[in-house]
Amino acid sequence: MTNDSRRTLSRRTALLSLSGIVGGLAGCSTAGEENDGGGGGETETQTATPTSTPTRTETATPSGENEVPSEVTEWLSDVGNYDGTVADRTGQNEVSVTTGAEGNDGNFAFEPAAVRIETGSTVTWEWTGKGGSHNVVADSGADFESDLVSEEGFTFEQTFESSGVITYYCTPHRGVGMKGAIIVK
Ligand SMILES: [Cu+2]
Repeated sequence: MTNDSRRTLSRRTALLSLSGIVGGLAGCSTAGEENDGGGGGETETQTATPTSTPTRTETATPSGENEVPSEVTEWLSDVGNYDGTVADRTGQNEVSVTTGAEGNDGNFAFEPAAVRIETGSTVTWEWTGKGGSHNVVADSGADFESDLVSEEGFTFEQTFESSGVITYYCTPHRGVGMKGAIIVK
């Protein structure tokens, strides 16, 4: 973690130097965090998000790549365990989503609720065995439906070959917010 932070900071420092905003970096850790939280970070983020720099996914999750499609925001608006962020799983061929995770006043959650993956990646939903019977049913963007089961260790997987947004839900618990989304890049 420390190495990552330092790498991020040195990247920032380098970028700031390029922008000609050198100086006052003695407290760069604090300054960086303030930038991330405030509107001031926007400029820096845009500067730091060239579309042709795949190495960015190796460092801390850049906010510039975390733009959430409105379709996802709306779909997950009543999902208690969705905090507005999309888990970045790009660069991973195998991505797992917990089914029956804690959330929505019980074990009625997919965790993470929203993930970003790359084309060709396989998502495996893994049942915790908690919260009763669950399934995974595509709502839009794809067509799949798992069995409705309650056993711990049950898995269901799908490979996503084309980019787009997939929304899905659990039939028995859709009403309490057991819903998820996958963004395929
Ligand atoms: Cu369920």
